[in-house]
Amino acid sequence: MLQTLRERLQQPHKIVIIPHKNPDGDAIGSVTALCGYLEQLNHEVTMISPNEFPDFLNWLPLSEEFVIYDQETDKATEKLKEAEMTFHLDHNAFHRTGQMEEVLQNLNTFFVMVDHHQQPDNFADLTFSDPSMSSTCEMIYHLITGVGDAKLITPAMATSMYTGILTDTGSFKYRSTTPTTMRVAADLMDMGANSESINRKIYDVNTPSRMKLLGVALSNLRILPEYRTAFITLSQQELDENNFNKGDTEGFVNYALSLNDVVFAQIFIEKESEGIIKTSLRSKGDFDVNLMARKHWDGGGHRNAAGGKSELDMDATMEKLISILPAYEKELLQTAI
Ligand SMILES: [Mn+2]
Repeated sequence: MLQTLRERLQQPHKIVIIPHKNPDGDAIGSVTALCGYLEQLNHEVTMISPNEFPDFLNWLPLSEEFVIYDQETDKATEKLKEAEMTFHLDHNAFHRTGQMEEVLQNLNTFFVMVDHHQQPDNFADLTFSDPSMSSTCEMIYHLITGVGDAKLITPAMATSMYTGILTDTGSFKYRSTTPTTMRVAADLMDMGANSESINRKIYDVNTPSRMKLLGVALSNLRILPEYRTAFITLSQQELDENNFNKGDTEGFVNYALSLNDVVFAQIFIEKESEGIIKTSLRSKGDFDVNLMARKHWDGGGHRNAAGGKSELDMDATMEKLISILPAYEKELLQTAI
């Protein structure tokens, strides 16, 4: 399969690279790193993000070159229609690109998927899917080095890939962090990724309003010790009162999960403009939130980190959560952490 990809890339092509909607560090990191690589192979590359990405990622190499689909729809659609190949990074289903889904479905092109989420859809001509990988960025590293092009990894590409590995592993803390992940990260440092500077840019992002919003989130924290569960809510009004900026709630759910005997944590964030409540689920050990998100919250993700949504109001959503938990009681109590 690597061989097929290598052969395809021998001649210059018009290529589009796409992350998922609401892209995170791994999505933007993998797309920009792959872009840097493909440009050196003389391809004409366009990066199209379904929507805008949070400010804490806007310093990443090449990030200013993204075409944002929901702001420049005509330009993006034209690039997609011209594309001879599209790369789908850090997602494994068209619907994860939000409103881009329809144009993708009608596209006649060569699709390549590189992703580490579970249960990939079957749309790609080449599918690189490995849920055991820490991140899509780690997969991109293995792809580039696997075709013998390690020498083409620039400091900028190394920075992008290091960022995605760092953010998707929770700073090398999650179980998805393997010895190989650490070796890849070390290699990327050798290739020019500055770990200290990347950490500062990613994590030292508090503003006074974000800090206040975190205070509100923590005061809304509810702990259900009988289910080893904790959850947080944020209403639209609370977001508005604290000058919410995109990305501000990033990581809030981890405070709930950091409680010492909590196995499962969830955050609910009201999005009035979309008429939904967005939710993120996190877990420790073998407790599988991917399955839970798929079954109850119209979403999915990984075993220990998943997302979804609710179309009920906040009170009804809370009632729903509380009604779901008894079915998981045994599993929650038995999870070893
Ligand atoms: Mn990822």
